[in-house]
Amino acid sequence: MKPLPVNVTNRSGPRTQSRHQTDGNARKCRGSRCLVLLTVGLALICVLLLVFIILQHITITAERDLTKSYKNTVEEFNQTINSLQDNYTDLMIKNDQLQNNFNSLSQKKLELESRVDQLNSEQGDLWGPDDMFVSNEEKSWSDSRQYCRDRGADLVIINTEEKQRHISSLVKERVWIGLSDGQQEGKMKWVNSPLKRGFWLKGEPNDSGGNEDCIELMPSNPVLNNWNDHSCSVKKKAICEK
Ligand SMILES: *[C@@H]1O[C@H](CO)[C@@H](O)[C@H](O)[C@H]1NC(C)=O
Ligand SMILES: *[C@@H]1O[C@H](CO)[C@@H](O)[C@H](O)[C@H]1NC(C)=O
Ligand SMILES: *[C@@H]1O[C@H](CO)[C@@H](O)[C@H](O)[C@H]1NC(C)=O
Ligand SMILES: [Ca+2]
Ligand SMILES: [Ca+2]
Repeated sequence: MKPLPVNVTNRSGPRTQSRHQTDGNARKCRGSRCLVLLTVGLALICVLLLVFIILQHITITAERDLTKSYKNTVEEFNQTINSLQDNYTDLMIKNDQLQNNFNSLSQKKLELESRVDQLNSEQGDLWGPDDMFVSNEEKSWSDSRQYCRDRGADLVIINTEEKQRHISSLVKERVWIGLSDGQQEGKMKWVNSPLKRGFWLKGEPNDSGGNEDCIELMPSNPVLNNWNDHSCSVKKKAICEK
């Protein structure tokens, strides 16, 4: 089955010898017919090579595209992360700003509170060293007394002419004072001591309707005659004293 080496060497040269051997067509290879066969074989190889190269090119291009799209994805991802980071930074800045606003508002609140305290103590100064103050809510006599007590005080006791003048000059409206005859009709008592001297309005106390046991000071009347007994449930401001 082996081809004749002499023939092959003469016609095709040593390079194609092995190809002819593998084809197994060497016995048919004679003259121009053999040349055609060789040419066809070479052309086939060329075509195969071409196909191989094209396939290789397609593969490489696809890989390059894949790499490119992968890079794009990474880039987009990176951009998203960067944008998130920017947003986070923005949020932190806004958070800081809000915190600062909050702090300055807290500061202002403290300032206003101390200003209110200052004004209150200035108002207290108006009332002199007696630590007296007017309630800022209108209440019945007993609720007014509770109001004073809740603030470490009690309804005011007026046991001197000087104090009567002082209070009468300071209040602008009718106010409860710490005097009543609620325990025993007709027997006026301060919240913690008996009454010695009264500065009654003319004709008072008159226990009108048998129902007037609590005493108010009416500053629109003469300074030494401005007390009246009134119904204890009537609501008005009061003078407290510590
Ligand atoms: C992501 O973006 C940052 C800033 O834009 C850049 O420094 C970094 O190299 C990028 N990383 C990638 C993997 O693209
Ligand atoms: C960042 O915030 C902007 C608006 O301030 C928004 O348009 C963008 O989508 C945000 N980025 C991300 C990744 O959420
Ligand atoms: C008694 O006092 C009340 C006020 O408490 C007054 O309105 C009334 O006129 C007085 N009555 C007399 C008879 O003075
Ligand atoms: Ca009475
Ligand atoms: Ca009366």
